[in-house]
Amino acid sequence: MITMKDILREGDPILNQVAEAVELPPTEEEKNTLAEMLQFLKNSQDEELANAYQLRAGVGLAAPQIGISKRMIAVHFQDFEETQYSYGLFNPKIVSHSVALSYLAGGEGCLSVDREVPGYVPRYQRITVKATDLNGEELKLKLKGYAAIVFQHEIDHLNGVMFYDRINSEAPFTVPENSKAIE
Ligand code: SB7
Ligand code: NI
Repeated sequence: MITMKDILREGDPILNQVAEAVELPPTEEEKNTLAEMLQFLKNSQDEELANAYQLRAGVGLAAPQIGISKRMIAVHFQDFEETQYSYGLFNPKIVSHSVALSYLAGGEGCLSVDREVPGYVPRYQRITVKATDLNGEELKLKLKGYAAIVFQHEIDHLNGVMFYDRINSEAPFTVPENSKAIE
């Protein structure tokens, strides 16, 4: 079972590396790891388990965050329209995106960052992601709003990018041009 002690914190060089593509079909070990990552997210959102194991609630997790520099992400959340997103994905790739941007009004956090980093994180408002899921199915997901933000946060981890790398360091609450606030 994955717990907080398995999660790398900022400063670990693995978090700044570009992760390797997973050769398909994935190995049993890679599938098990990804299934464990998804289970961690579910556990972290279960009040009893989160309390028992001191888990910080997370809506996503990328393999580099547990020290595995491979292109695998898990997401588990509902958006504001109550659509459920629950996936373990291999080699997720943004194949197209809007010009328009968005940002979370409350900013972003990260399980690998044990401090509040204030500021707006500019993201694409809409993205299309291609990936292979845990059942080996190729998916093409059209995402907008909050869901698009979560996927971009996770895919950034595969490219060694942290959310605060995208915050305007001189003026963290500058509203990005051509953008819409989420929330
Ligand atoms: C706010 C939080 C997340 C994504 C987008 C906005 C995920 C936080 C958990 N993670 O650190 C996953 O990488
Ligand atoms: Ni993160």
